[in-house]
Amino acid sequence: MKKTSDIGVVGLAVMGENLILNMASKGFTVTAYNRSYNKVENFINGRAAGKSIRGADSIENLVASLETPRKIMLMVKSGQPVDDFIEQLIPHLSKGDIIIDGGNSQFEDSNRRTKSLAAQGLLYVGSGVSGGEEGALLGPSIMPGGAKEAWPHLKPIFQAISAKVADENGDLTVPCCDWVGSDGSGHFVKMVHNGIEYGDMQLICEAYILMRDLLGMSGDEMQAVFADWNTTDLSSYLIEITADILAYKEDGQPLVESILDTAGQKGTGKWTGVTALHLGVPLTLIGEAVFARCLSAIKDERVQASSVLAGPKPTFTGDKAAFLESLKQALLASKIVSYAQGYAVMREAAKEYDWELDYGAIALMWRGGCIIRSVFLDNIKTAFDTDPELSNLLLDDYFNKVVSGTQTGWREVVATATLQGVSVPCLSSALSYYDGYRTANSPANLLQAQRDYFGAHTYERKDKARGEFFHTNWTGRGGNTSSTTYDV
Ligand code: NBP
Repeated sequence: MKKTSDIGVVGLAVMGENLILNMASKGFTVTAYNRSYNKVENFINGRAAGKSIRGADSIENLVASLETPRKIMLMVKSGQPVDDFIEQLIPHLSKGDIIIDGGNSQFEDSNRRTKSLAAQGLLYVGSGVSGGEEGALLGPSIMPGGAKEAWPHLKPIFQAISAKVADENGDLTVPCCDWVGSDGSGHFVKMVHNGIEYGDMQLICEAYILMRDLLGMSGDEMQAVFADWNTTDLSSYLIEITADILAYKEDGQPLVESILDTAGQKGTGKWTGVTALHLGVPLTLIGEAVFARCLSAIKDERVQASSVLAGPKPTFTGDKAAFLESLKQALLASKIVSYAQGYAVMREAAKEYDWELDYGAIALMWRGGCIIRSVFLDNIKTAFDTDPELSNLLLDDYFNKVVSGTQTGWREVVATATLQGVSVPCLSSALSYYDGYRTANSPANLLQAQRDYFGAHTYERKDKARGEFFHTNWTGRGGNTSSTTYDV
């Protein structure tokens, strides 16, 4: 083993351990450290034995074991533990040393940390890492952002350990990792990735519930449909594992039907929704996906409501095969809307925070290694490579054509689900967004009139220049004083 290590990793839970093993397998020497030292000992004597991995029993020894500029990657619980480790590391580091936070930190925290460490001469990188346990070990998608001077030092390690997708010759050489941008942009992109993951998962769940409860399909029948969809434009990791899950049996019965229908969440979907609200970008599908998890979590209340509230009992009398084809179209169209909305959030954030984001490169980072990896991301990369200023993915020729082709099926599925009383919040909100986005004359004129009527909030007129505001004394009882015109 080399005398000094190429990188140190703090945090020996599932992600840290597997990333270290991945790094060692690519020829790097790594020092491992963990708050609870027994995990270091167990790791060094267990999975790390015989590999280019050494353990450290203190932060001081961790830092002393590293080549300069020192590179230390934190793979710990996000929030206070990250700040605590940064504070512990600082006294031992020198100018130009690099701290990377590879956990699921909030991007505002990474904005703050990048600035405060820069003021101390240290380089901070907030890096999204996606792919779970297997990705960390065999090749995750990595989304680093922050102090760009750190990138030349990290690039050889990060691109070596990341997932690879095929180049134009079909060889797996293109890394799913590139520099994202300044400050917390890496964590921002990872956050949007996770939000999109929430949306994709909920869309698949809505397709499943329609198959199970409306079409009355068995686990094996549903498995066959998802396996078939995985050979189409919908081909993706999440569709693939859904087919696997539906096929998995315990005592001859599908295990999935024994799992309690209450979804958990660790916050990244919620952060994406909250951020979209702050930025004023309609992120309706991901918002619905988060709320669907919240609704699922109140199981006892739902069980009670199910015997109190009336509604149709789903029954299907039409052509099953034709409906399944429509369902596939609905899923594809809704997924396109979800990505269009997610990319719109990134575009607005780039404006707000002054980031230069390469949207095609982001699609490529998500193309392999991560949970939302799918064939479909190739088309997104092409769309943004063709027009880096594309304001909405739906306006790209390819996606416009695909969505147009799905219209009849998409509308039929949403209408049928609604008439039959099956809740499909993501499929339906996607369609509603699509119809709202293509509406030149919305009802917001009435809304502005209402605002002006009760609060003198003023309005613009269709027959006057933009930026000129008017107030009407609607009742004859108000004065001429209007409220100040501003948007938040
Ligand atoms: P966890 O999120 O379970 O974190 C475990 C690590 O955090 C351990 O090293 C633990 O030390 C340390 N830690 C905790 Br918990 N509280 C601490 C505290 N107050 N002070 C110092 N250290 C503390 O591990 P993980 O699932 O491997 O995830 C690591 C990071 O990567 C997280 O930010 C996570 O959100 C992110 N992530 C996870 C996945 C995934 O699939 N699991 C995927 C992508 C990203 P200890 O051993 O002493 O308790």
